[in-house]
Amino acid sequence: MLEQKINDIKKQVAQAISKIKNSQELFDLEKRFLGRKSEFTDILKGLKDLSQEDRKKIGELANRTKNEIAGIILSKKQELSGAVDLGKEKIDVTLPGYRKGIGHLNPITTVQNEIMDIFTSMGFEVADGPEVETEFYNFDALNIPADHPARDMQDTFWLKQKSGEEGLVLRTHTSNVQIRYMSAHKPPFRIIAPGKTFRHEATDAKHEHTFYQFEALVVDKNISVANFKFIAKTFFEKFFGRELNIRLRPSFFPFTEPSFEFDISCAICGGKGCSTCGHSGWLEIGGAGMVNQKVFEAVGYKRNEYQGFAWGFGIPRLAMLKYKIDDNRHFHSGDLRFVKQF
Ligand code: FA5
Repeated sequence: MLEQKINDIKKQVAQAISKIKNSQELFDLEKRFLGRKSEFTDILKGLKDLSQEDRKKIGELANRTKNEIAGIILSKKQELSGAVDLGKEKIDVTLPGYRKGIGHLNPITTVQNEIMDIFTSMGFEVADGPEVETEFYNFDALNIPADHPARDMQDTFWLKQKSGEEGLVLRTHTSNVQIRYMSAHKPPFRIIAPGKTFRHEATDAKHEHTFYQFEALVVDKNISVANFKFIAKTFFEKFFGRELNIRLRPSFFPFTEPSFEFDISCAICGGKGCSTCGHSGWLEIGGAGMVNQKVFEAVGYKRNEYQGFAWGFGIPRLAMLKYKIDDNRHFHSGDLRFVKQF
């Protein structure tokens, strides 16, 4: 009796399917024969009330038939959607192909890769750190406590936290990697840490809310400002492909002591004076200094056991100088007329 019913349903589907003309009709058919309220579903639900022997026999038939019906419906679906019948398809291999647009790197990435190449060739390791950072790694361990005015130097995006939870920020600089790396390693080492940084700032030709920095950190027993000057000179000469001079000016960062801003002689005019360097002959590059012993203490090193230098500056600035780009907002503008030039 049940077997008969199941076979009848299959026959009805086979007849009905030949009359289907569109996907709505097919949808209705599927609902009618396999839907939740269909006769077929009732049969499947009733299997549990049958004797063990019948349940096995009818169950097998019902499942097989259900799969067959689903198969019939699927091929109709493909037929209606114009799916290609491989048996009938012809390919004309003489037709010209479609040219695929090939993307390429943003100049920021190109410059970042170049920086990594130069530094790894000098024996530096590339280190990494999180972009969402705790207040401790971004500020406290770098000798910038909560009530210190130096926190105002870097306008910060704070992430919402429940009261009592440690503050989270979008890192304002790559200096957090100094702390993360030093907490896990013992000197001597030399690293660079390129990466994305964020500041809650109004944007202009030189400032973005999201930009890239790269940090360099060298720590050993006997590191001095002379080592910094040598590494900086070697790097910039390789990067710009010409001889350059380095100039230091006194500055302040809580995590370095002494601290300085450093300039390079203009990579465009060689120091004679041009529009890029504002006719001064010098280009301002970034901040640097000798690692403050308080920072060493924060990562568990003994005071005065080590010395080191650190610097950090903006990768967009280097890309702008190298490719003569006048506004850092171009980099993330998504304007293909800009990116395609590189
Ligand atoms: C710092 O961020 C320090 N962490 C650098 C440092 C590291 C000093 C290690 C000493 C030792 P500062 O806030 O000056 O410093 O930023 C460094 C560079 O990042 C700037 O010279 C500039 O090139 C770039 N920069 C800063 N803010 C922006 C911004 N909003 N958009 C684009 N570039 C920026």
